Amino acid sequence: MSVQSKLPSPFLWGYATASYQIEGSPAADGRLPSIWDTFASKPGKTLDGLDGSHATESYSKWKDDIALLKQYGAKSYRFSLSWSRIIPKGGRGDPVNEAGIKHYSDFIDGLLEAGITPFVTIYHWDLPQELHDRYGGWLDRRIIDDFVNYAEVCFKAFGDRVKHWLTINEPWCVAVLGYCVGIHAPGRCSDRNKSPEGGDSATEPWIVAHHEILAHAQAVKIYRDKYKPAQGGEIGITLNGDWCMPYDDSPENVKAAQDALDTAIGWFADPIYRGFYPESMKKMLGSRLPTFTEEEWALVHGSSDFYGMNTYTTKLCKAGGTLEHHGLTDSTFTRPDGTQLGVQAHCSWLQAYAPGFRALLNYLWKTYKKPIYVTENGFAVKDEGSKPLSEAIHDTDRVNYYQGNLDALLAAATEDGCDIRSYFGWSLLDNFEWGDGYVTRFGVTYVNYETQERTPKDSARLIAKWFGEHVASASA
Ligand code: PNW
Repeated sequence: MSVQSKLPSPFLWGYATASYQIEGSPAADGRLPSIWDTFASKPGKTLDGLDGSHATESYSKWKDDIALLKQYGAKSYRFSLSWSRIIPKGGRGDPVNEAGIKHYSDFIDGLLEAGITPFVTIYHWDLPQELHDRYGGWLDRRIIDDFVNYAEVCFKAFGDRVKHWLTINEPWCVAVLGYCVGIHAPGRCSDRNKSPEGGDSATEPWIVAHHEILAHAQAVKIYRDKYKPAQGGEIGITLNGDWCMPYDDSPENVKAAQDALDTAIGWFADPIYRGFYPESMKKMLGSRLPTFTEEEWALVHGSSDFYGMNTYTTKLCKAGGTLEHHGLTDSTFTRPDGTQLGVQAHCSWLQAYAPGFRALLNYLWKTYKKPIYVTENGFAVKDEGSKPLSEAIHDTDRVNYYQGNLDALLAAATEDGCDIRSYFGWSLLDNFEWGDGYVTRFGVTYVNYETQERTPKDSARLIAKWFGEHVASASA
């Protein structure tokens, strides 16, 4: 294979996780609860009634996680920091917890000793509960200064060794799942049966997103002004977003696909990379879409060094939906001729469709013109959790998903000219899948939650082999 048909070196490939999904040890070394401890412990909020108290016990078993990454040949590891371990009460006037800092510092040293590049998410959904109680968390502007203070503590403590930062993971999910649909912490929505404490699905998600964008942008400014000159790293945000194809070629469904992309991705990416909100969102929301001042626009526009891309699937979009967070569109996996778009995962929202992955890479590269870091991509095999270990580790549907998407990524990079610099599979190991509890498994490693035994699945071998064959050698 010629050099041109390979990914450039160094290519950061590896796996991603998030603190609340893997760490367990909720009270260790001074940690206080996050909104996810509170939310998941309420009856009916997770499918199996379980929370993250144990998860994969990665807070105590972190050396095992590094050994696993090393065994798989991973070049990089994307993980998140728990705000509640670093500043247990969360606020800028609250004490910093040295034991929490030491934990992550040791972990980062361990990764570097193993030759693995740390790729750090500052916020992956586990807001300190105290900040929610104090002023409503992301609903209040005070969150901006508290987030920036927390980010700065992280830059100071770890920035000598961490050169890849992500501010916020999937702000769409925080705003929509947490404050509109109410299926993620803090569980707010207009339905008082689901959210007795309050909530307004028509206004809160747009306010939360506004504060997320400002908190992200302000943290990036502080990093660039105060830390980057000496530390020399890069920083950005990572957005979820799946490819949206028109259900058929009718003009209203072609428009629906673009409206869906505008709300899934453009809501955040247009302000950050282009300096404006999508027209379709302005029209849909009117005065409910908070506006930025001129000064804020200057802060927001250009506030990400790269495009951080989390993606899982492709949707067929139709006009006429009623949900604003889907841009008033409907979506399906069933084509007009009745066939399915791809192989169905355990979760209803995911089917495998590699051509959509390639199309999305092209769309993002052309629209936002920034190097792309694929920060999450993965698959949950149907009924994997109810299979015996001997069957579960032969995860053929996941193997095919990764094979298809990695080949699509290579084609996007080498044939289409997209600048792609990383690929992180979600996830290193089965873990706490938020509202699904432990029922849905996304790992390339099987976890037995009784014994915490880890067993590689076939997909872990496929990915190692694929990158072994498709990255140019360092000297080339
Ligand atoms: C991402 N959706 O979340 C998260 O970043 C991970 O923490 C999570 O475990 C992973 O994907 C798998 O779910 C999403 O419904 C959750 O479209 C749901 C959706 C998208 C992303």
